[in-house]
Amino acid sequence: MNVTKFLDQADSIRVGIVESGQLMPLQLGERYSSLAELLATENPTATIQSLGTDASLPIDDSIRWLPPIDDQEVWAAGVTYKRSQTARMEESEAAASCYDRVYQADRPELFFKATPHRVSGHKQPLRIRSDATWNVPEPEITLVLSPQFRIVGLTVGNDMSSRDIEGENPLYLPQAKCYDQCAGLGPWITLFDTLPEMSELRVDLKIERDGQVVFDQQTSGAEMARSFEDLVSWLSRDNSMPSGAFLMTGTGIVPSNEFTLHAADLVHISIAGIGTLSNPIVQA
Ligand code: DO4
Ligand code: MG
Repeated sequence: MNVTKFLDQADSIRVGIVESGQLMPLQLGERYSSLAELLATENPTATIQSLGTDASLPIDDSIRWLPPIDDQEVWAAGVTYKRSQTARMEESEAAASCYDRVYQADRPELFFKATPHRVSGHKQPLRIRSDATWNVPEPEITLVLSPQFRIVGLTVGNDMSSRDIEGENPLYLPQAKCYDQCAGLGPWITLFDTLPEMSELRVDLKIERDGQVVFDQQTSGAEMARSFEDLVSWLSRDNSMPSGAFLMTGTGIVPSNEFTLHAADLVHISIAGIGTLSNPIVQA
């Protein structure tokens, strides 16, 4: 089941189910007031199935998608794929050994990525920092976690990154990663009772510029050096998340060093079995 948020014709924020090309607005009733509350229930799919729906809307360009987040925190894992380790070591001569060591260590790199107001949904803009010169999207399989750290679903994530800022000094990582419009999530959350095999989670990143595809590469979850469960167990240590969380699980695709995003590029990230998140890039 796919579940998301959108703005209806009266500009009200609604939760909806996406099925067979239709968006069905949910009637949350008295009991629930947000998508995060539905995700926090014992069985989110059954909870959602127990709710009524309003008239379906055909999925077309008129849908105003919102990121499927309420008050959850957004965290991210880093250097979980060989490609990311190599790229970081190239961008940061001074700190290359940090990335090498974290790739092999038991403890993963986990960092705070975004608060909800910094997150864009499907078709909403993502930003290049005005003080950065080398920027990339990072396509990431993203875990949707209940307040008990149960993986209830997956979504598509974009961990926008300023490589020149992080490369200058790894202590600048929070500035390279966390700023307005720095994270993409959506277009919806796919709820799973049993997660798919890692090899089924094929990830594709396409970047369009002036109507041409200027970058197109694929990877899959099978290339990841860590398991989802391992990342979640580290994230949950001495760290409560009363509303649940999103955890981006790291990028396996980093464009070659001469590539940087431009304003007006269109970034499309697809994950097989989940969907495609598309965002225009802006720069203040
Ligand atoms: O170490 C810096 C960040 C790495 C990252 O975001 C990734 O590997 O996806
Ligand atoms: Mg990343």
